Amino acid sequence: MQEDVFLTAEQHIQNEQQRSHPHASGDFSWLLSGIALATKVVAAQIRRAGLVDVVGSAGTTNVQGETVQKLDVLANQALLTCLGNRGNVGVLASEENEEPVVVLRDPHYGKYVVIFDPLDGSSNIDVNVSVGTIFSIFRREDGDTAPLDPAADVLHPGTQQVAAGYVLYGASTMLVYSTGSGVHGFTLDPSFGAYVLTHRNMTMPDSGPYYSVNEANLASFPAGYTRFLAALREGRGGRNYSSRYVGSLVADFHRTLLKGGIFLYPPTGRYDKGKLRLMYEANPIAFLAEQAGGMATDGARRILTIEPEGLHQRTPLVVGSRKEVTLLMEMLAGDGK
Ligand code: P6P
Repeated sequence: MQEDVFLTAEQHIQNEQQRSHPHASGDFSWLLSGIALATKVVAAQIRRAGLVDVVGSAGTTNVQGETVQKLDVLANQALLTCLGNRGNVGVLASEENEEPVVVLRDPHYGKYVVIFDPLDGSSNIDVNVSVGTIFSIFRREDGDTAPLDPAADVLHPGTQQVAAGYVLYGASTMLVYSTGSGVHGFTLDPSFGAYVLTHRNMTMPDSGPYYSVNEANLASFPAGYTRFLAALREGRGGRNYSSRYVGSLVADFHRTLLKGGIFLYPPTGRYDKGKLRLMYEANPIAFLAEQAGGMATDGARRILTIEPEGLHQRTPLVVGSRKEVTLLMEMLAGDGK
Protein backbone atom coordinates (compact mmCIF):
# COMPACT_ATOMS: atom_id res chain seq x y z
CA MET A 1 0.00 0.00 0.00
CA GLN A 2 1.24 3.52 -0.71
CA GLU A 3 2.54 4.99 2.51
CA ASP A 4 0.22 8.02 2.48
CA VAL A 5 -2.86 5.85 1.91
CA PHE A 6 -2.32 3.95 5.12
CA LEU A 7 -1.00 6.18 7.86
CA THR A 8 -2.04 5.47 11.43
CA ALA A 9 -2.45 8.24 14.01
CA GLU A 10 0.54 6.96 15.95
CA GLN A 11 2.77 6.94 12.85
CA HIS A 12 1.51 10.37 11.83
CA ILE A 13 2.34 11.93 15.18
CA GLN A 14 5.75 10.23 15.09
CA ASN A 15 6.38 11.78 11.65
CA GLU A 16 5.16 15.18 12.91
CA GLN A 17 7.42 15.04 15.93
CA GLN A 18 10.42 13.98 13.85
CA ARG A 19 9.80 16.83 11.45
CA SER A 20 9.30 19.57 14.03
CA HIS A 21 11.42 18.14 16.86
CA PRO A 22 14.16 15.96 15.22
CA HIS A 23 15.41 14.86 18.59
CA ALA A 24 11.92 14.05 19.85
CA SER A 25 11.97 11.08 22.16
CA GLY A 26 8.75 9.61 20.74
CA ASP A 27 7.21 10.44 24.08
CA PHE A 28 4.34 12.33 22.59
CA SER A 29 3.47 9.59 20.13
CA TRP A 30 3.42 7.18 23.05
CA LEU A 31 1.13 9.52 24.99
CA LEU A 32 -1.24 9.85 22.03
CA SER A 33 -1.33 6.07 21.66
CA GLY A 34 -2.73 5.99 25.21
CA ILE A 35 -5.59 8.23 24.13
CA ALA A 36 -6.11 6.14 20.99
CA LEU A 37 -6.27 2.91 23.03
CA ALA A 38 -8.68 4.33 25.63
CA THR A 39 -11.03 5.74 22.99
CA LYS A 40 -11.07 2.43 21.09
CA VAL A 41 -12.26 0.81 24.32
CA VAL A 42 -14.95 3.50 24.67
CA ALA A 43 -15.99 3.16 21.02
CA ALA A 44 -16.39 -0.59 21.39
CA GLN A 45 -18.74 -0.10 24.36
CA ILE A 46 -20.73 2.66 22.68
CA ARG A 47 -21.24 0.47 19.60
CA ARG A 48 -22.78 -2.15 21.88
CA ALA A 49 -24.95 0.29 23.88
CA GLY A 50 -28.34 -1.36 24.31
CA LEU A 51 -26.91 -4.83 23.75
CA VAL A 52 -24.89 -4.74 26.95
CA ASP A 53 -25.78 -2.95 30.15
CA VAL A 54 -23.82 0.30 29.58
CA VAL A 55 -26.74 2.63 28.95
CA GLY A 56 -28.40 4.86 31.50
CA SER A 57 -27.42 6.41 34.79
CA ALA A 58 -24.70 5.12 37.08
CA GLY A 59 -26.84 6.37 39.96
CA THR A 60 -24.44 9.15 41.04
CA THR A 61 -23.88 12.83 40.27
CA ASN A 62 -20.51 14.37 39.34
CA VAL A 63 -18.75 17.49 40.52
CA GLN A 64 -20.93 19.45 38.10
CA GLY A 65 -24.06 18.14 39.81
CA GLU A 66 -24.90 16.25 36.61
CA THR A 67 -26.21 12.68 36.56
CA VAL A 68 -23.29 10.37 35.76
CA GLN A 69 -24.00 7.89 32.97
CA LYS A 70 -22.55 4.38 33.12
CA LEU A 71 -20.47 5.12 30.05
CA ASP A 72 -19.08 8.27 31.71
CA VAL A 73 -17.59 6.04 34.40
CA LEU A 74 -16.22 3.56 31.86
CA ALA A 75 -14.73 6.28 29.65
CA ASN A 76 -13.19 8.08 32.61
CA GLN A 77 -11.64 4.87 33.92
CA ALA A 78 -10.33 3.94 30.45
CA LEU A 79 -8.56 7.29 30.04
CA LEU A 80 -7.18 7.36 33.60
CA THR A 81 -5.80 3.84 33.14
CA CYS A 82 -4.44 4.14 29.58
CA LEU A 83 -2.84 7.54 30.27
CA GLY A 84 -1.79 6.75 33.82
CA ASN A 85 0.49 3.91 32.66
CA ARG A 86 2.25 5.81 29.85
CA GLY A 87 5.16 6.68 32.10
CA ASN A 88 5.31 10.29 30.88
CA VAL A 89 2.16 11.79 32.39
CA GLY A 90 2.53 13.90 35.52
CA VAL A 91 -1.05 15.00 36.15
CA LEU A 92 -4.46 13.91 34.84
CA ALA A 93 -7.53 16.11 35.26
CA SER A 94 -11.02 14.98 34.30
CA GLU A 95 -14.47 16.51 34.11
CA GLU A 96 -15.56 13.56 36.23
CA ASN A 97 -13.10 14.17 39.06
CA GLU A 98 -13.24 17.18 41.37
CA GLU A 99 -9.45 17.34 41.75
CA PRO A 100 -6.58 16.50 39.39
CA VAL A 101 -4.88 13.11 39.82
CA VAL A 102 -1.10 13.13 40.39
CA VAL A 103 0.48 10.30 38.37
CA LEU A 104 4.23 11.07 38.42
CA ARG A 105 5.70 13.76 40.63
CA ASP A 106 9.08 14.09 38.94
CA PRO A 107 8.57 16.64 36.10
CA HIS A 108 11.45 15.05 34.20
CA TYR A 109 9.38 11.88 33.77
CA GLY A 110 5.87 13.13 34.33
CA LYS A 111 6.22 15.94 31.81
CA TYR A 112 2.72 15.97 30.36
CA VAL A 113 -0.52 17.21 31.88
CA VAL A 114 -3.67 15.85 30.22
CA ILE A 115 -7.06 17.44 30.89
CA PHE A 116 -10.08 15.71 29.44
CA ASP A 117 -13.82 15.37 29.23
CA PRO A 118 -14.10 11.59 28.95
CA LEU A 119 -17.54 11.49 27.39
CA ASP A 120 -19.06 14.82 26.49
CA GLY A 121 -22.77 14.82 25.75
CA SER A 122 -23.18 11.36 27.29
CA SER A 123 -26.86 11.96 28.08
CA ASN A 124 -27.38 11.63 24.30
CA ILE A 125 -26.27 7.99 24.25
CA ASP A 126 -29.71 6.70 25.30
CA VAL A 127 -31.14 8.19 22.10
CA ASN A 128 -28.26 7.05 19.91
CA VAL A 129 -26.89 10.54 19.23
CA SER A 130 -23.16 11.15 18.66
CA VAL A 131 -20.99 11.88 21.71
CA GLY A 132 -17.30 12.68 22.12
CA THR A 133 -14.11 12.60 24.15
CA ILE A 134 -12.21 15.91 24.34
CA PHE A 135 -8.59 16.30 25.46
CA SER A 136 -6.12 19.11 26.11
CA ILE A 137 -2.38 18.56 26.67
CA PHE A 138 0.12 20.81 28.42
CA ARG A 139 3.77 20.17 29.10
CA ARG A 140 5.28 20.88 32.50
CA GLU A 141 8.43 22.98 32.40
CA ASP A 142 11.36 20.58 32.08
CA GLY A 143 13.66 20.79 35.05
CA ASP A 144 10.85 22.47 36.98
CA THR A 145 11.82 21.39 40.46
CA ALA A 146 9.01 23.28 42.17
CA PRO A 147 6.90 20.96 44.32
CA LEU A 148 4.06 19.54 42.26
CA ASP A 149 0.94 21.61 42.77
CA PRO A 150 -1.77 19.79 40.81
CA ALA A 151 -4.06 22.81 40.68
CA ALA A 152 -1.29 25.14 39.47
CA ASP A 153 0.03 22.48 37.10
CA VAL A 154 -3.22 22.39 35.15
CA LEU A 155 -4.34 26.03 35.29
CA HIS A 156 -2.65 27.49 32.21
CA PRO A 157 -4.19 29.59 29.44
CA GLY A 158 -5.08 27.69 26.27
CA THR A 159 -2.23 29.33 24.34
CA GLN A 160 0.12 27.03 26.29
CA GLN A 161 -1.47 23.80 25.04
CA VAL A 162 1.04 21.64 23.18
CA ALA A 163 -1.78 19.59 21.66
CA ALA A 164 -5.54 19.15 21.75
CA GLY A 165 -8.14 17.00 20.08
CA TYR A 166 -11.32 15.01 20.28
CA VAL A 167 -12.77 11.65 19.35
CA LEU A 168 -16.24 11.77 17.80
CA TYR A 169 -18.28 8.59 18.29
CA GLY A 170 -20.58 9.17 15.33
CA ALA A 171 -21.53 7.28 12.17
CA SER A 172 -17.84 6.45 12.23
CA THR A 173 -15.37 7.00 15.08
CA MET A 174 -12.95 9.82 14.29
CA LEU A 175 -9.88 11.11 16.12
CA VAL A 176 -9.14 14.77 15.27
CA TYR A 177 -6.10 16.45 16.79
CA SER A 178 -3.48 19.14 16.38
CA THR A 179 -0.01 19.60 17.86
CA GLY A 180 0.19 23.13 16.47
CA SER A 181 0.97 22.13 12.88
CA GLY A 182 -2.53 21.99 11.41
CA VAL A 183 -5.50 19.77 12.21
CA HIS A 184 -5.60 16.14 11.10
CA GLY A 185 -8.42 13.60 11.16
CA PHE A 186 -8.23 9.82 11.52
CA THR A 187 -11.07 7.35 11.07
CA LEU A 188 -11.15 4.18 13.16
CA ASP A 189 -11.14 1.14 10.89
CA PRO A 190 -12.96 -1.43 13.04
CA SER A 191 -11.77 -4.27 10.81
CA PHE A 192 -8.30 -3.98 12.31
CA GLY A 193 -8.74 -1.44 15.11
CA ALA A 194 -6.48 1.38 13.88
CA TYR A 195 -7.11 5.11 13.44
CA VAL A 196 -6.17 5.75 9.79
CA LEU A 197 -5.45 9.20 8.30
CA THR A 198 -8.52 10.28 6.29
CA HIS A 199 -8.57 14.09 6.68
CA ARG A 200 -5.13 15.66 6.16
CA ASN A 201 -4.77 19.34 7.12
CA MET A 202 -8.41 20.09 7.93
CA THR A 203 -9.25 23.77 7.33
CA MET A 204 -12.43 25.57 8.34
CA PRO A 205 -14.19 27.54 5.54
CA ASP A 206 -14.04 31.32 6.01
CA SER A 207 -17.84 31.27 6.09
CA GLY A 208 -20.48 28.57 6.28
CA PRO A 209 -24.24 27.99 5.98
CA TYR A 210 -24.95 26.78 9.53
CA TYR A 211 -25.52 28.48 12.87
CA SER A 212 -25.67 26.18 15.88
CA VAL A 213 -27.26 27.32 19.14
CA ASN A 214 -29.89 26.13 21.63
CA GLU A 215 -32.61 28.61 20.67
CA ALA A 216 -34.72 27.57 23.69
CA ASN A 217 -32.44 29.95 25.65
CA LEU A 218 -32.97 32.87 23.21
CA ALA A 219 -34.96 35.02 25.66
CA SER A 220 -32.06 35.11 28.15
CA PHE A 221 -29.18 35.73 25.72
CA PRO A 222 -27.49 39.15 25.90
CA ALA A 223 -29.07 41.42 23.30
CA GLY A 224 -26.14 41.34 20.87
CA TYR A 225 -26.56 37.59 20.40
CA THR A 226 -30.27 37.80 19.66
CA ARG A 227 -29.68 40.63 17.18
CA PHE A 228 -26.93 38.59 15.50
CA LEU A 229 -29.18 35.51 15.14
CA ALA A 230 -32.02 37.66 13.79
CA ALA A 231 -29.60 39.13 11.23
CA LEU A 232 -28.62 35.64 10.04
CA ARG A 233 -32.25 34.51 9.83
CA GLU A 234 -33.20 37.63 7.86
CA GLY A 235 -30.40 37.12 5.35
CA ARG A 236 -28.36 40.11 6.57
CA GLY A 237 -25.33 37.81 6.93
CA GLY A 238 -24.89 37.88 3.18
CA ARG A 239 -26.15 34.32 2.63
CA ASN A 240 -28.97 31.94 3.61
CA TYR A 241 -28.36 30.03 6.83
CA SER A 242 -29.74 26.82 8.28
CA SER A 243 -29.94 25.99 11.97
CA ARG A 244 -28.24 22.79 13.12
CA TYR A 245 -27.99 21.84 16.80
CA VAL A 246 -27.11 18.32 17.98
CA GLY A 247 -26.65 19.25 21.63
CA SER A 248 -23.31 17.41 21.69
CA LEU A 249 -20.39 19.83 21.49
CA VAL A 250 -18.03 17.54 19.59
CA ALA A 251 -20.66 16.76 16.93
CA ASP A 252 -21.65 20.42 16.55
CA PHE A 253 -18.03 21.54 16.36
CA HIS A 254 -17.00 18.78 13.94
CA ARG A 255 -19.69 19.90 11.48
CA THR A 256 -18.58 23.54 11.92
CA LEU A 257 -14.95 22.54 11.28
CA LEU A 258 -15.86 20.73 8.06
CA LYS A 259 -18.67 22.93 6.68
CA GLY A 260 -18.08 26.31 8.35
CA GLY A 261 -20.58 28.56 10.12
CA ILE A 262 -20.80 29.27 13.84
CA PHE A 263 -21.48 27.46 17.12
CA LEU A 264 -22.59 29.50 20.11
CA TYR A 265 -23.22 28.79 23.76
CA PRO A 266 -23.83 32.33 25.11
CA PRO A 267 -24.47 33.33 28.71
CA THR A 268 -28.03 32.27 29.65
CA GLY A 269 -30.36 32.81 32.60
CA ARG A 270 -29.29 29.44 34.05
CA TYR A 271 -25.61 29.69 33.07
CA ASP A 272 -24.71 33.35 33.41
CA LYS A 273 -21.04 32.52 32.72
CA GLY A 274 -21.90 30.09 29.93
CA LYS A 275 -22.38 26.33 30.35
CA LEU A 276 -19.28 24.91 28.69
CA ARG A 277 -16.09 24.32 30.65
CA LEU A 278 -12.99 26.29 29.76
CA MET A 279 -10.23 23.75 30.47
CA TYR A 280 -11.59 20.60 28.81
CA GLU A 281 -14.18 21.84 26.32
CA ALA A 282 -13.57 25.43 25.17
CA ASN A 283 -9.74 25.45 25.22
CA PRO A 284 -9.16 22.28 23.15
CA ILE A 285 -11.95 23.20 20.72
CA ALA A 286 -10.55 26.73 20.40
CA PHE A 287 -7.02 25.39 19.78
CA LEU A 288 -8.32 23.22 16.92
CA ALA A 289 -10.50 26.01 15.51
CA GLU A 290 -7.58 28.45 15.33
CA GLN A 291 -5.27 25.80 13.90
CA ALA A 292 -7.86 25.23 11.17
CA GLY A 293 -8.14 28.97 10.38
CA GLY A 294 -11.25 29.68 12.44
CA MET A 295 -11.87 31.76 15.59
CA ALA A 296 -13.01 31.09 19.15
CA THR A 297 -14.02 33.71 21.70
CA ASP A 298 -16.09 34.11 24.84
CA GLY A 299 -17.92 36.98 23.17
CA ALA A 300 -15.25 39.48 24.15
CA ARG A 301 -11.78 37.87 24.04
CA ARG A 302 -9.94 34.89 22.51
CA ILE A 303 -10.77 31.75 24.48
CA LEU A 304 -7.08 30.76 24.45
CA THR A 305 -6.00 33.89 26.33
CA ILE A 306 -8.35 33.39 29.31
CA GLU A 307 -6.36 32.95 32.51
CA PRO A 308 -8.10 30.04 34.28
CA GLU A 309 -9.04 30.27 37.96
CA GLY A 310 -10.45 26.78 38.41
CA LEU A 311 -10.38 23.39 36.70
CA HIS A 312 -14.15 23.32 36.21
CA GLN A 313 -14.83 26.95 35.45
CA ARG A 314 -17.37 27.69 32.75
CA THR A 315 -17.23 30.15 29.87
CA PRO A 316 -19.43 31.39 27.05
CA LEU A 317 -18.19 29.90 23.76
CA VAL A 318 -18.47 31.26 20.23
CA VAL A 319 -16.48 29.22 17.71
CA GLY A 320 -16.47 28.97 13.92
CA SER A 321 -15.68 30.66 10.64
CA ARG A 322 -13.93 34.02 10.63
CA LYS A 323 -16.78 35.79 8.85
CA GLU A 324 -19.59 34.78 11.19
CA VAL A 325 -17.56 35.11 14.40
CA THR A 326 -16.30 38.55 13.34
CA LEU A 327 -19.86 39.70 12.55
CA LEU A 328 -21.04 38.59 15.99
CA MET A 329 -18.11 40.27 17.73
CA GLU A 330 -18.91 43.55 15.93
CA MET A 331 -22.51 43.33 17.11
CA LEU A 332 -21.50 42.54 20.68
CA ALA A 333 -18.92 45.34 20.68
CA GLY A 334 -21.71 47.66 19.58
CA ASP A 335 -23.51 46.64 22.77
CA GLY A 336 -20.42 47.11 24.88
CA LYS A 337 -20.90 43.47 25.89
P1 P6P B 1 -27.82 22.30 26.20
C1 P6P B 1 -23.58 18.29 26.65
O1 P6P B 1 -24.27 18.17 27.89
C2 P6P B 1 -22.89 19.63 26.66
O2 P6P B 1 -21.97 19.72 27.70
C3 P6P B 1 -22.21 19.88 25.31
O3 P6P B 1 -21.75 18.71 24.72
C4 P6P B 1 -23.30 20.55 24.49
O4 P6P B 1 -22.79 21.44 23.52
C5 P6P B 1 -24.11 21.31 25.55
O5 P6P B 1 -23.86 20.66 26.81
C6 P6P B 1 -25.60 21.26 25.25
O6 P6P B 1 -26.23 22.01 26.28
O7 P6P B 1 -28.08 23.24 27.34
O8 P6P B 1 -28.09 22.95 24.86
O9 P6P B 1 -28.49 20.94 26.32
